Amino acid sequence: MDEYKVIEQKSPVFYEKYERKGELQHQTHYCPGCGHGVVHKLIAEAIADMGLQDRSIFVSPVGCSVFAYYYFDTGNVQAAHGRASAVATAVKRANPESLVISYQGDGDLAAIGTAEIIHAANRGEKISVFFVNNAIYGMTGGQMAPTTLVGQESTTSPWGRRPSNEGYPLHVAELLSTLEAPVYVERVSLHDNKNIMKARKAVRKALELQRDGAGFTFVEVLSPCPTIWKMTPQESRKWIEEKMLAVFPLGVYRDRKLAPVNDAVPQVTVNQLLELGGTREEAVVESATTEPHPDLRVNIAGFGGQGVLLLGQILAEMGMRAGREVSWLPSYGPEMRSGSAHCYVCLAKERVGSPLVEHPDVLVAMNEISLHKFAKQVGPHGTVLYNGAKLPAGFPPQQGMIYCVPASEIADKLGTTKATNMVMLGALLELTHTLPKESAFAVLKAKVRNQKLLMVDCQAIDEGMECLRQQRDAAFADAHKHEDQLAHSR
Ligand SMILES: Cc1ncc(C[n+]2csc(CCOP(=O)(O)OP(=O)(O)O)c2C)c(N)n1
Ligand code: SF4
Repeated sequence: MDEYKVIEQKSPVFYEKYERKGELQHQTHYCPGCGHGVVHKLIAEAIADMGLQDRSIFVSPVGCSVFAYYYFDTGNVQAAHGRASAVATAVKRANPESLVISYQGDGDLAAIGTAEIIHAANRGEKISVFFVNNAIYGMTGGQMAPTTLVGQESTTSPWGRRPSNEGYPLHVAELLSTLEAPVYVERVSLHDNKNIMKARKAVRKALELQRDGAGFTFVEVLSPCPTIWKMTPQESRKWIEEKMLAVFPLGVYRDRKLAPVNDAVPQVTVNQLLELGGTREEAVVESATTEPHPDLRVNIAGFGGQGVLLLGQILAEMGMRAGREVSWLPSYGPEMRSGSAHCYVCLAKERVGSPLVEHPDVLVAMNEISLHKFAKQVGPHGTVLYNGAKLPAGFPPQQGMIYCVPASEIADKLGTTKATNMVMLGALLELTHTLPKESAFAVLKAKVRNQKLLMVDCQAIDEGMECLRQQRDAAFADAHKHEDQLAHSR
C-alpha cells in the first residue's frame, strides 16, 4: 500500500507531547469547535515560519486560554487576571530582542484588564496582543463579558444583555485605534475557512511588525465558544456570522508607520543617578577586599510618619554602596500618615530572587502593633529590635532574640522624635555588623540638606549602636550568670 504523503503536520512550536492527567490524556483542554485551538495553531505556524521559536515568549492570561503554556514550546509566563499586556510590557522591555505575545480573552482583556490594555497600547509597547473575543466568560461558565451582545443571555444577564442595565458591547479594536501609538489593529473572525485564512494573515503581520520593531500590534479574533453558547460547532460559526459580525465589523482599523520621535534622554547608571560614585563593579571589588558580609533580610515595620520606609531606603542604599545586590519593597495602606507601613530590605551577595521577606533575620518593630503582627515570623536565629524600654505586658515568649531599644525616648532627648528611625538603624548596624556606620553617614549626607538635622541623625545612629552594645553585654553577662548558677547547683 502506498504511504500517505504528509502535507500538514503539527507545528514544531508546539510541544511534542501534551501532558494531561488520567483519562484526559487524549484530548486538548479546549472543547470541540472552540476557537482557541485555531488561534494557537495560527500563531504557532507563524512563529515557526519566521524561525523565531527560540526568541518567543508567550504570556498566558486567566481564562480558557491559560492552558496555552501546555502547548507552546516557547518561553512562557502566566499573568494574573487581566494583567497579561502589562506583564508582556515588562518582558519585552527587559528582553527587547524577544517576540512577546500577550494572548487574552474578552473577560481578561476587556473587563478586569481594561486599564492594562489601553495603557500598553497607548505607550506603544512593541508587543503583539491577540484578543480572543467569544462574547462571554468561557472558563467560569458563561458570565457576561464586556463584549456580550445586546440581548445575549449569560448567567449574569439572564434576561439578555440590556443596554439600560448592562450597557453596550465594548468595541476594543475601534477603541484602541483612536490612540496615537498602535501601528496595527485588525479584527478578524474564525467563522469560515476564508476568514480563518484572513486571520492567519493578520497574525503573521502582527508578529512580523513586532519582529521589525514597528510598535504595538493588536489582532481581535471573533471566536466560537460552542460549550457556553450551548450550540454545535456549526451553529456557533453561523452565530458569529449572523450576529457578531454586525456588532463587531471585521477589517483593518489601523495600519501605519509611526513618525520617528527624538525624545531620548541621556542614559545614566543607577550609581550615577543616586550619586553613589564609582561603578558597582568597583564597589564589589572593594567590599570583597574588606569584611565578609553575610546576607541580610530585614522587615522594618511601624506606622506612617515614623520613617519606616526611609530607614529601609537608607539601608538599601548603604548596601548598594557596598556592592551588594539589594531590594527594597515598601508596603502601606491607603492611609500613608499614621496607617501601618512596613518595608522589606534584602542585602545579598547574589541577585535577589524575591524581595519578599517571610522570615526576617531582623525585625525592626517601631511600634507595638508591628511587634505583635510580625514577631512570630522571626525564626530561632533571628532578632527583634523593638522600639520601647520593655516589652508590652503579656507579650508571649518568642523563638529568636529580642532587644528593647527605647529609640523614641533617645531621639526625643536628642531634640527630635524624627530621629527615632536612625536610633533603630544604629542598633541594627551594631547587631548585624553588616555595614559600617560611616556608610550610613555618607548616605544621610547626600539625603539630608538640613545640617542640624544631619548632625542629630548621626548622633542618633551612635546612640542606637551604644544602646544595643550595652544590652548585648548585659544579656551576655546574664547568660553567664545563669550558667554559673546552674553549675553551682549541680
Ligand atoms: C482576579 C481573578 N478574578 C476572577 C477570576 C475567575 N476567572 C477565571 S477565568 C475568568 C473569565 C475568563 O473569561 P475570558 O477572558 O473571556 O476567557 P475565556 O475563558 O472565555 O477564554 C474569570 C472571571 C480569577 N481567576 N482571578
Ligand atoms: S468553554 Fe468556550 S472558550 Fe473555553 S474551551 Fe470551551 S469552547 Fe473554548
